[in-house]
Amino acid sequence: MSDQKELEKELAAKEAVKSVKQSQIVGLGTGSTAKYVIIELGKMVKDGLKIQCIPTSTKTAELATSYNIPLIDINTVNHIDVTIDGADEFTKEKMLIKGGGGALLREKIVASLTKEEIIIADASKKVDKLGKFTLPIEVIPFALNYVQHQIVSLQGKGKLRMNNNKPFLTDQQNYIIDSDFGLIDNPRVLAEKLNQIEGLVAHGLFIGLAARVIMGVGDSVQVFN
Ligand code: ABF
Repeated sequence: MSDQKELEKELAAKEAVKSVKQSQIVGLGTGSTAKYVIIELGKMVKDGLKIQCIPTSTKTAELATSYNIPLIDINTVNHIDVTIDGADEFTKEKMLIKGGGGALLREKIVASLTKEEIIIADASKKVDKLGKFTLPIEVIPFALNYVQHQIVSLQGKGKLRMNNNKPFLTDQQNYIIDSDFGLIDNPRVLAEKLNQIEGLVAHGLFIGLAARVIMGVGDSVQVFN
């Protein structure tokens, strides 16, 4: 990973954490960009910030715990005040592809509960059209073959994500099919079609969920509201 990219991730994270206020419920994202948020929040908690956090993956939960960030169970809250999370691609309209890290189901649930979903990214994530990054689709193992056929019927090419020669398993013990639909002309339409497929528990198209995207670029940040 280039130093420039890491700088841009860190700049975006530092800008995003300015939105976190005392006593808030905060969603913690997953991935190498969200890692910088956890490091910053760890410092702020050490300096007296009182927040309760909800991690979007076991990996994030472990990292947050290592920084003494207080975690709570998502089923004890009715809303989340602010979430800061990464993305694999984003457009200026704040449409996203997420899930490269395999946390898309919990990320989408947290985002759906969140009042202000802030996405942070380095400049390489900005695209005119979604789809160069293959779309992660989470499926229950029982539905793998069925969903693969549904993806083909939508003109996609799906590939089961593997890890050490075995199917990658999400925190929910589900599979991920990385699906190539080419550049996606209408992500909202594709998302609605995918939402109808039984056994498909989440896809990486996040449409209408991001309140803001903060992109690190050069030695500054650009905000897409
Ligand atoms: C996570 O951030 C995932 O949805 C997405 O795949 C990832 C991007 O990872 P990184 O910040 O490491 O590029 O939220």
